[in-house]
Amino acid sequence: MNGVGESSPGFRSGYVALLGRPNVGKSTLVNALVDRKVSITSDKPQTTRHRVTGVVTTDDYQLVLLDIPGVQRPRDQLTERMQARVEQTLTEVDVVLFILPADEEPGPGDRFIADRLAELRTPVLVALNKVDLVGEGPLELRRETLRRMGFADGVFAVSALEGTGVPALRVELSERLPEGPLYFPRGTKTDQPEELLIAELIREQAIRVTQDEVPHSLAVQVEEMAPRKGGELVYVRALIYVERDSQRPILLGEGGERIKEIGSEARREAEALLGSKFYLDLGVKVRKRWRRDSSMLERLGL
Ligand SMILES: Nc1nc2c(ncn2[C@@H]2O[C@H](COP(=O)(O)OP(=O)(O)OP(=O)(O)O)[C@@H](O)[C@H]2O)c(=O)[nH]1
Ligand SMILES: [Mg+2]
Repeated sequence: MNGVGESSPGFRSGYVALLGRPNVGKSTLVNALVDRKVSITSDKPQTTRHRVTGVVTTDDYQLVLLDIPGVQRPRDQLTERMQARVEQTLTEVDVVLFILPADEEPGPGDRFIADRLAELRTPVLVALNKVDLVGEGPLELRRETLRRMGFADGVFAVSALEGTGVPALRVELSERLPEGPLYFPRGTKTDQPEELLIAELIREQAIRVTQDEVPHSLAVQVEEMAPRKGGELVYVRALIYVERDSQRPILLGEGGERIKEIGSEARREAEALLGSKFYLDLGVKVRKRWRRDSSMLERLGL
């Protein structure tokens, strides 16, 4: 069985949403489960804005993982749309993977999510992530708190960063899937178009080199992507949007040093992931209050 839509007896397939507060490691975990970078990550909250699909296919199952924004209180049109996407995703999946950080006691944000999950009929597995940061004692405390929150079974201690517990979680998730068809061709790891992946890799690097409010003010759009030099090279022109005039020089850096670094790191990653040679032509543009501008959000696919 190789064709999309085909099914065979015993083959399981389905969709899993990764749900949790911002910064708990959802995207890192999707990448670990897929064993390829499909979604960008950062140490600043609210990194994921789109819904990113990661696909794992074996002879026995196809696991479609949906990486989504972290659950948070909406503050502007951007975050409103992000939360609407989270809500919509929850109603569409076969399993929810609820992720909490092992190095913190569950807080109000986690309880809010737990209450929302209690209203759904969808099966839930729990991942206590970042176990590399804690010892056995705190881990047992977290398990105890989770038991009191109603999650006694299906709690997995993992480290998305180091890979601990990831294979066991992958198997466990696959066992919760219903019998079903192949949704994506074998070999597919994500449905994200190359253009969007490149924009995200640029945004990841821009987030990495900036701080405070700047990461939240960033958006990246690929304006042009075309083969050059008889197909040897792919030329990409992309714009990094910021919200304030004062943020532009921060992105550029002294003598353009910072934008150069963003470009070369993003290019290196894009080449490793996509197997083509790229030329990245980056610009920085100010677009005031774009997070509240619906036409701009539409253009960014948000
Ligand atoms: N030590 C440790 N750090 C981790 C682990 N998993 C993720 N992280 C770090 O946690 C931070 C957040 O990771 P992300 O995967 O971007 O988190 P997220 O939940 O997708 O965040 P949002 O997209 O903002 O909701 C990054 O700095 C990761 O490197 C882990 O298992 N151990
Ligand atoms: Mg994320």
